[in-house]
Amino acid sequence: MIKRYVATAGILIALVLAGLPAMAATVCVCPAGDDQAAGTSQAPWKTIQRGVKALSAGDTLVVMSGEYNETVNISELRGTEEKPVTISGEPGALLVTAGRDGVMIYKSAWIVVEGLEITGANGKAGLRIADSNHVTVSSCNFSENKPWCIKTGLSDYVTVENCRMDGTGGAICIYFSTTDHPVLSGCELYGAQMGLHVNGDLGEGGDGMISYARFVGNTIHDITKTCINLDGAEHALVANNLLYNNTGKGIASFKGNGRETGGFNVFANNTVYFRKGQGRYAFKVIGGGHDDTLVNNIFINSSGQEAALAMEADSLKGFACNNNILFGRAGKGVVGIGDGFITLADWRARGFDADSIEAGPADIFVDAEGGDFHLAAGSAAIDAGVGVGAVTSDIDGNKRPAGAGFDIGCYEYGK
Ligand SMILES: [Ca+2]
Ligand SMILES: [Ca+2]
Repeated sequence: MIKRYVATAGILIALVLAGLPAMAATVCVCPAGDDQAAGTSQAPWKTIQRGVKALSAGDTLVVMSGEYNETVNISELRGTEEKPVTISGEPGALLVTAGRDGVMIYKSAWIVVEGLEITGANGKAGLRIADSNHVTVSSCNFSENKPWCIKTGLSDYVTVENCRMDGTGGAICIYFSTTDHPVLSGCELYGAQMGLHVNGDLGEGGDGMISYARFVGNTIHDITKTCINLDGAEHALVANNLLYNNTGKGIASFKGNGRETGGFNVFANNTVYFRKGQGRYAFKVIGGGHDDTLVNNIFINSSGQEAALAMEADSLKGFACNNNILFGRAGKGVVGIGDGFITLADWRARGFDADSIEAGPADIFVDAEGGDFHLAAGSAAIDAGVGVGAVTSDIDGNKRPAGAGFDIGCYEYGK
């Protein structure tokens, strides 16, 4: 009788276990830990790599505060949409890597990396994502990674949000190569030659185009070449970005290594400010761009070198451009076409910017020289824009529209 009871219970337990998903595990690493330990919060492993080795779908690796000197390889690790694999740094979790990629994510899916500080990837990337999909990088800080803070390749659906990328001394803060559906939002990029570089890189595999990018609410400053560089981008949304104190160019769409200059890109509510003596054009499309929309942007160029917009005649097919604030060097015109400069009136005669405004920084911002690009009371940008379906809030997260209508630039005035 007892024997039969035990057997029945055993079958019941087996049935119950078979019906349950495997328990998601949480494991821990700490610089003072031991890779022979249990990997718990009380007995953590020592290296991030040891923690990664233990992970499968739904698991979380907690990277406890402290300095880790290693290179982390995440290879063929696949979570799912419901059960991603998460690597989560506690405040003060610092990965120092010397001469190699800091974190390499390869042939993996549904991975989240959050809360890490990554530094010292000399000659490589702080974080590299290759042949992977659905990778999210959230609230990470990067510094002293050359040439890139983050580099992707053949990896669709990469989302980078709320990260700080100090690219000082490096080439590019973030380089999306051969990656469709990339997202960059709420990030601060600064110090490198380029802020955000998007490249279809036809020779690297894929179709040579970056499709359906979403670059929203980023702050880009102290960049020496180009802030947002789109080489073969189509169907992108570039909105609510603030670009200031840069010495090169603002936003450019063109064909270099990509298959072609893309089309159907929407540039809305960006604020690009070059003070006198700094920088070149705020926005440029060359080499056959088409069907782009440019609306609600503030493009201030007081450099004296080029106009606010620099367009080529071959890139005006389907170009919709209105409700912007444009400012170029007095007497030089606000729009450059090829090698020439034309006035806003002449530009309007070509069918563009009918409702746009020519106004300088003193008529728009709280304190441009002091770095405050919020709209001043009575600003020419207030309620002078139009609704853009995909842009429902401003760079601060405040709802659009506020007041009587949509504002121009990355900030909405009032609440
Ligand atoms: Ca593509
Ligand atoms: Ca408004």
